[in-house]
Amino acid sequence: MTARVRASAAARRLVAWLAAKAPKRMTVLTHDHPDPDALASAWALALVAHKTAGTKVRIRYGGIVGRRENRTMLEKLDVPAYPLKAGDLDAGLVALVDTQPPFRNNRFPFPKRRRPDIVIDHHPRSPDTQARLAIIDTSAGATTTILAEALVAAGVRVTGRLATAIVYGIGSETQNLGRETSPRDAAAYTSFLPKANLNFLWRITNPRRPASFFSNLARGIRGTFTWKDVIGVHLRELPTPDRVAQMADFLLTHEGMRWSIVTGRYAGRLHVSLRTTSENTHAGRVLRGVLGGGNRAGGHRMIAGGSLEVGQGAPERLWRRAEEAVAKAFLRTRGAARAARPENPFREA
Ligand SMILES: [Mn+2]
Repeated sequence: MTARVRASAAARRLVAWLAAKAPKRMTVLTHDHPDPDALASAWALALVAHKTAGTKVRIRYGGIVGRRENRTMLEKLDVPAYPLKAGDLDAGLVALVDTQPPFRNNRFPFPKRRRPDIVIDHHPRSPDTQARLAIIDTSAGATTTILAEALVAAGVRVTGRLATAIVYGIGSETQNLGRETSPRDAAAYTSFLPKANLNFLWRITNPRRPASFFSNLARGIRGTFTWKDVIGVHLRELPTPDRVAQMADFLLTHEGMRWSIVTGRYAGRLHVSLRTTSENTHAGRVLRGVLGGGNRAGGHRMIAGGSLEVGQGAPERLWRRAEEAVAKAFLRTRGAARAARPENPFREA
């Protein structure tokens, strides 16, 4: 049986708002280094605005699309998303998806500019988030689910390419409907699945990988540290920051482990991913505590990501100190004493 997507009240509110305002132009901004959930929701919002109000929409992101799965998604599906350029946010409406201005993992000039026109997100609401229209729904496992409901509310037919993006956006965010999933995510996923291109989905999930992926993977295993049910690694310099999330997911598959924490250096910042198998904690809050106020971190119960500034070209000892500080601060939240010595189980003899 296939559950059907329902046009939620929030989705209907979005469609009515767009129809009433009929904006001529809109820029949809995702978070930096956008993931499939961000790309699919931006694309769906662009189509909803174009079909309901004739809006000319462009999709922009800061950072890079580095992870090979995500690059393949952009290329195979022709996702119309491009790097943000100066001035892109100056004309027309601005909508943020899968992020909020205070998260500072996006290029919206917060706090200089306080309020975008639209914010659609499934991360917990920041007290400083303001928008003319804010749809923040933590009960959705993916932002794409909210936008899939908006497509239904607007009565918009989608292409096979967008259906594929929606299925991959929800599937990758929830690890195929396993992690932090609601019946609404399953309904959106299954109702767009018949329209999706399964061959493209297979190519996206099994991409050809560059040599750097394998050297990072080797480092990820040889450099692994464990302490009780925590597993982690410092990946050092990376060609793309999303490799920390990928390695954190991978390390968490180690039996007996309940937490994984991975860091990596990119563009002067130390990127950190935290994962847990435990549903009754909140990885997002834990990571914010570890990184300290003023640093970029966001997340959900079981997954969280963030970064802190170390400085482009900073000396090695500063990077090491930052990596050690993050690992130690996290281990202390798990009850480790200051002098606790993690093990290095896969080091070469
Ligand atoms: Mn998301």
